[in-house]
Amino acid sequence: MVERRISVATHWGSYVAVVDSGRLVRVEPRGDDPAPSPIGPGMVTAADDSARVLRPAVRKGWLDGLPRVHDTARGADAFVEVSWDDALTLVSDELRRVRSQHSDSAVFGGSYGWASAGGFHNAQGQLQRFLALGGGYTDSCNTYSTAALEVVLPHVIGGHPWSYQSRMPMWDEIAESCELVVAFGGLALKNSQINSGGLARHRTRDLQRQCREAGVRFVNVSPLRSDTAGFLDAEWLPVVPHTDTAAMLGIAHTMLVNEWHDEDFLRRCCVGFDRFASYLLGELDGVPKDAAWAAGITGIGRDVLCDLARRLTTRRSLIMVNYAVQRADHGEQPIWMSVVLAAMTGSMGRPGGGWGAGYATMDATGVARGRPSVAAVPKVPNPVPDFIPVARIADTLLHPGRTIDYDGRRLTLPELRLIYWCGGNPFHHHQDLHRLTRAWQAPDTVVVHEAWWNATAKFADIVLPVATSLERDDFAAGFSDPHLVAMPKAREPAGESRTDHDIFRGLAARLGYEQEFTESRSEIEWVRHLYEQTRAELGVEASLPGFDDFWRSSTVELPASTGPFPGDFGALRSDPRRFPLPTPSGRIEIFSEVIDSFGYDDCAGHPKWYAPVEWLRADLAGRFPLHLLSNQPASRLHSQYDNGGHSLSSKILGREPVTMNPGDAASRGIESGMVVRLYNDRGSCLAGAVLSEDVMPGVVQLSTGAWWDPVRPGLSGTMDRHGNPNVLTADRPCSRLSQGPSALSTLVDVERYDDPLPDVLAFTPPPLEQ
Ligand SMILES: Nc1nc2c(c(=O)[nH]1)N[C@H]1C(S)=C(S)[C@@H](COP(=O)(O)OP(=O)(O)OC[C@H]3O[C@@H](n4cnc5c(=O)[nH]c(N)nc54)[C@H](O)[C@@H]3O)O[C@H]1N2
Ligand SMILES: Nc1nc2c(c(=O)[nH]1)N[C@H]1C(S)=C(S)[C@@H](COP(=O)(O)OP(=O)(O)OC[C@H]3O[C@@H](n4cnc5c(=O)[nH]c(N)nc54)[C@H](O)[C@@H]3O)O[C@H]1N2
Ligand SMILES: [Mo]
Repeated sequence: MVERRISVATHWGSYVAVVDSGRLVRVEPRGDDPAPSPIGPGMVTAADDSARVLRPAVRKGWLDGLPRVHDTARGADAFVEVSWDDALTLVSDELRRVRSQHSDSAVFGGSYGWASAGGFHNAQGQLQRFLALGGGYTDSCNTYSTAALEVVLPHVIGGHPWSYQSRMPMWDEIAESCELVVAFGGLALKNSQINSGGLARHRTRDLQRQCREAGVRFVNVSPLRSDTAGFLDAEWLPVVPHTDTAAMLGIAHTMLVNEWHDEDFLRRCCVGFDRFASYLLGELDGVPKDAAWAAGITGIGRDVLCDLARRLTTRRSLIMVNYAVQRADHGEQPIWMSVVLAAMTGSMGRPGGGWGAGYATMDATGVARGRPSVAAVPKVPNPVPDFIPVARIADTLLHPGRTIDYDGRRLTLPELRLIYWCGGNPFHHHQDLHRLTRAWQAPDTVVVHEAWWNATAKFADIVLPVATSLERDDFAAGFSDPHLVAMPKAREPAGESRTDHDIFRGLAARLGYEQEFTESRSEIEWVRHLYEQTRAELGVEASLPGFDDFWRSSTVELPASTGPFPGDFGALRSDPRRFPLPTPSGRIEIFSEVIDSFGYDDCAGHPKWYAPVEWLRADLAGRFPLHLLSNQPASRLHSQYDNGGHSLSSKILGREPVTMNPGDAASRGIESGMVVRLYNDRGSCLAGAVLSEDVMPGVVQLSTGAWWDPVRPGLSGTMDRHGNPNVLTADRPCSRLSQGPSALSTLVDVERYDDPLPDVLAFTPPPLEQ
């Protein structure tokens, strides 16, 4: 037996795969990664587990034919395994039928999801290229991550929705010049295991430590103490979830009435402060948003808020806001308000200070301003103009033809007849899974490419087994990461799996456009082509080695991105006429005439406090007195490798851990290590109790990503045995502005589960017939 060692790249870092006779033996951290993620080594047991999809499979009821009445069968049915030839014929015939009998827009190709690292085998890129060449598809816009931010920020600071990432201070500048960081939502290192697209080395932990060693003080405004690393010695201000906007308003009010605010910056570089100030002072509604008012909402003491106002204005300070705060009712507000608060401090546009978002949500934000662009699978223009905001998928399936607001426009929800999902897991990521289950019965056909029998595969009609990132040739270039990492195929695809590209090639051949799709290149020729294209575009300064040397050496470094980064706040401060922001006024829009002109009752022309529909001070808290935080899991990326060793080792009696305050547990007779049931009017799930003083009273934390395991699949309302929080969350838009997901605005109660424990069947394939 000869072990081979192969370079691999994942969203959670780069590793060395050790393979023996085609079997994955180990996944080892790389020596040059200072903080490798333990998710990687856990991939080994998942590679060939019993949940792998090994052959194409078609849902029995769907195969049994027309007319396609699904009732509740989708999600509960057995599957019939078929040959690739039959599977590709079924899919291509069905695509042809839906396009001709309905329309191209009846094909949904939004297919949101993180898929895997790698530039060529980008699942969504491959799918959308294939569908666009075939006539087009209905797309989705924005992300589950940051929809509210993506829509509101371009109105407030201008530019591309994600341009803030290169306009905010980097960690090394914070270490050098900043004195006080106030982080709304904290700086959870667990989230810095990840970078979208790949990651050569994990740097955030050491960069944070460098800040602490340089004397920067950190304040963690969050319901969880664990949202900042112990070594940061952060002050913890437990905040009632979704009240950050009120806390910021209370701080801003204190600054204003004490005249501590940066009047000069607000006058020269911002618009609309006067109108906002009048709201702050309560001139119209008679309610001054002072620190006492904010204390009553947030649970943070009045004096603490006043003291923060003083410290923020007397030191070089940085207001940070994470993404979870905007995955909520009125999620636009804390983002907008954080910019306004920063503009008042005196630190905006000064080195290491001001404002930034998403620090430590990936090992990219705050690490580097960007990198030169790297070639990826080429996009083809989509002939279909229809799109939906990404989180409105269930609404679209349930209410085709209905019109909704979105960022000043009116959108008509299209009628979708065929859903094609490739590289995402909607039965992990969407809110209110029981509602999604009902909606999911509407389309004629659901096609899914998956490597494992997760809930999305079980809820499909045609499942095509896909090769994992270890089973194909590619190279990775993570978001902002200045490295290219070679990913030669470590082993052959499991069973009969094929790459997404190869599946689409087969379909394109049947539909008559194989050559346009492949451009006559094989997969390795594509990989070589994209690398050589990148090398040529970077030119001589980069002096990247030729493809063969790169493939052998595994990692090459790209030159640093030098900008320009338009919309810089330092330049704005120095001369707002010469360096305007890309907003209508050229300045920071504390008041946005554009948003105001939309006339929305749930998003006014300046940031405001709107009480969430579900929060601890809502009437509903009388029945469901605990706020559920469904944050990102420490043990995996979303639902990926929930069947891997690292995630499995975190389970309690096979269930996902739920962490709660010992006081809340005691009053319910709950002890550590017990299985408990979380419930509200939308659904219920089991989970394993962990007790910790790091969770503020009234809050429970259950991470996303446990594969959904309904007791009666297909039947809406049935209990989940495993611990997927999305059976509890509400499918409610943040507001008419962004239509973003508001997953974190959820009230529940928790009780002991004393019944006999049902087996977890999340990782068990459906019945398969030959
Ligand atoms: N309640 C709640 N819900 C949330 C969130 C929350 O905070 N709370 N967070 C939201 C956020 S921020 C996000 S980004 C989403 C994440 O939602 P998703 O991105 O949908 O989650 P993943 O688990 O990454 O799903 C990726 C799927 O693609 C498959 N896959 C991997 N590689 C490939 C490939 O090469 N080809 C194909 N065909 N398939 C592949 C994996 O097996 C997996 O099933 O979840 C959202 N949902
Ligand atoms: N390990 C791991 N890392 C990940 C991911 C993963 O799946 N696994 N997913 C990645 C993705 S796609 C994204 S978008 C980012 C998401 O990045 P974030 O959205 O920042 O991450 P979360 O873990 O959802 O939330 C971080 C913390 O915010 C706090 N929080 C929640 N609600 C509130 C609130 O109302 N107010 C305040 N002040 N705090 C609140 C919670 O305590 C929570 O632990 O993470 C990325 N990183
Ligand atoms: Mo995300």
